[in-house]
This record gives sequence, C-alpha cells and structure tokens, in this order.
Amino acid sequence: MHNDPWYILGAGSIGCLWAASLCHKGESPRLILRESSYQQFDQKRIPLKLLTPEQTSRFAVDIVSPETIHSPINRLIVCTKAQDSLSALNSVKPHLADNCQILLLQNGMGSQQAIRDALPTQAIWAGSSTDGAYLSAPFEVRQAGQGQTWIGPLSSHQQSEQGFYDLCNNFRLKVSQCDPIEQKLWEKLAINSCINGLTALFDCRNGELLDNGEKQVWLDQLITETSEVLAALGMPANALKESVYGVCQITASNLSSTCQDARKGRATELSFINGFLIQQANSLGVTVNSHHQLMDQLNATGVKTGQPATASSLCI
Ligand code: KPL
Repeated sequence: MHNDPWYILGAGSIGCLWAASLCHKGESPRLILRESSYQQFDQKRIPLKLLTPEQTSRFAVDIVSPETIHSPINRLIVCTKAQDSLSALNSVKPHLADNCQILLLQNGMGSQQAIRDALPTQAIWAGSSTDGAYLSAPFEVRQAGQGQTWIGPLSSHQQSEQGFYDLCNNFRLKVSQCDPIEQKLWEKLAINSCINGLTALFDCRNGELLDNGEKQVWLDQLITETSEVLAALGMPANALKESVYGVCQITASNLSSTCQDARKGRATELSFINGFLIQQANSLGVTVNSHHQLMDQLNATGVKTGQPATASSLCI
C-alpha cells in the first residue's frame, strides 16, 4: 500500500502544488487529466515547476487520463473545483480500488458530502487549506506563502484505515490531522462566505472590503448573519469578525478565487459557499437576508454562482 502511487485529479494550482510537494517528498504522483487535455501532450511525462519566494524547483510528473489508467487507484487526491469534483471522480470510478483512500480538497461544503454519499464504501477524507497558489502557466505553480491544511475522515468507519497520516510528517506543505474535520470546513466556509462573493460583486481585492464605507457595511452584515448560523450549529461564532478582518488584512492585495473566476467568466464555487450557508440557515430557521441579496445581485450582474446545492447533498 505504501508503494502505491498517489493519483491527483485536477491539474489546476492546487493539483500542481500537491503533485510538486509529493515529488519533493520522493513520491511519484500521477496527474489525471481530462481526455481532451491529455491528448494535447505528446510526452506523457511533463515538467512541473514550483516557484516560491525562496526558490524554484523542477520535477517530472507522469500524466494519465481516465482512459489510460491501468492499475487500481489506492490513493487519490481530488483537487478540482467543487462543482466538478463528483463528475471528475465518476470518470475514474472504474479504477478505484475497493479500499481506495480519497482526499477531497474543495472549497466550501456540499460537494464532499455528495461524494461521500455516492461512494459509501470508499474511505473519504476532506481537507481545508489556507495555502495560496496560482498557475502562472500550465504546470507552473506559484506558492505565495506557507499555509496550513487540516485533513480528517468524513465518516467514522474510516479511522481504522491507513489514512493520510504520512502527509502529516516530512512534507513541505504543513498538514495536520483534525477529527472531526467538519468544524474546520465550516470555519473556512464562514470566512469565504463573507469575503469571496463580495469581492466579486465589487470586483475588488480582499483588502478593499475594509473601506470604512459601503463595502464594509455589507461585510459586517454578512459577518453578523454568518455568526448567527455558526452559533445555531453550536460552533464558535464570536471570533468571526476578527478572523474575517484578519484575512482581509493579511491577503489585502489578493484577488479572491471567486473574483478571479468572475473576471474570467468562469463558474464560481459560490453555491458551495454562500449557497450551502443559505440552505443550512433555512433548515435552522436563521435569517440571512444579506447572503440572499449578495447572491441575487451577483446573479443579476452575470456572475455564475451555480445552482443551489441540492437538499440531499447537504446533510452532514
Ligand atoms: O480562500 C480565499 C479565496 O480566495 O478563496 C481567501 C481566504 C478569501 C483568500 O483570497
């Protein structure tokens, strides 16, 4: 099992960051590309570049497509966008070993639970990460600073499995285990639900939300409502304002992932962030008018917020 190769689904910034980090650890991960992307490469071992403020590292990584996988997948990391993760996973489903360990690294919530429900016999883990990375070219990933990733099983029966413990040591990414993982997923979702959609609406950088004006009034309303949802779930809610303001300050010059998607006309992950929050608020009887208004205004301006997550995918 320990010698089985890691497979990584999705070659965006997070997929490339994890592939490079596994190479750095001495592993030989395989990047799974969509058939159409895979066909564009003559060489099936591609150069992968990782740039950090300190150094540039180069690795060679094997690429595969769902059609060209010939051995069972025992360890898989899913790095696609939330809205693509279930269909991406379905494309490799015939290759998953019976006891395949799957780590999901999507933003927001809802997609992980949908996958857990669709693959009840697999060991599904989820992760929540503050690593910031972007692709400056295909297979050329830039990592701004050292973030923190929390990983943990999504279902209790998985604890006896090998899990992803070997990622918690001697790994260039800072990975820690957290069980249950749901609270970490909620903590990040809560912050993203206040920042991401708003930066897309105002087409601004994270730090510009603290403008002592219209944007900050919106931000404070979103924080208040999100705190009420957290409190109704029995989670710590008092420090949310401090956390959100802190992220806006530390990432002041960043364009949020949602603002970047909106600028490029791509589908955003908002239905798994604010959409999920709104669904949960509805079932808890908490009013979240500002979140509704935000989603309505984003839809009206043509930002692709996605379909609301379905009720069946929302139960944790
Ligand atoms: O996670 C982020 C994102 O952009 O998705 C934040 C924390 C808002 C940083 O930009």
